[in-house]
Amino acid sequence: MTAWIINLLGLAVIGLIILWFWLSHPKSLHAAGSQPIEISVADGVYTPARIEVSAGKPITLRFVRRDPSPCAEKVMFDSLGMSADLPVNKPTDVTLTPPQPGEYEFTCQMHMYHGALIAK
Ligand SMILES: [Cu+2]
Repeated sequence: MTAWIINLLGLAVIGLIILWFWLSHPKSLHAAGSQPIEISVADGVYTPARIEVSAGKPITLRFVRRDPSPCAEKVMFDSLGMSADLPVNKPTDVTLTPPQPGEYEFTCQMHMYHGALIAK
């Protein structure tokens, strides 16, 4: 009987670990329509950090920087040759068009913040 309970507890723990990893996976967002996509910049993460978009269509990303540290003051799209300054607490729109299907990373200037556009 005791062994049975321990097995059950073990399974519960494994379940919780799987759930935790599943929940902590970077949030992905599918962009639909022409609404700006709001991205929060705080605590070292962009939220959402992965955004699915359509290749060849312009999209607007609205960055809202809540992190006052200089680390977060720029967002750079290296593969698109673009960057923008992000004032604290002032939503900043960045409009761009991913030219073809693929993954387009965006980062802060120190590459500590990481995000990606997934163009399909
Ligand atoms: Cu940084």
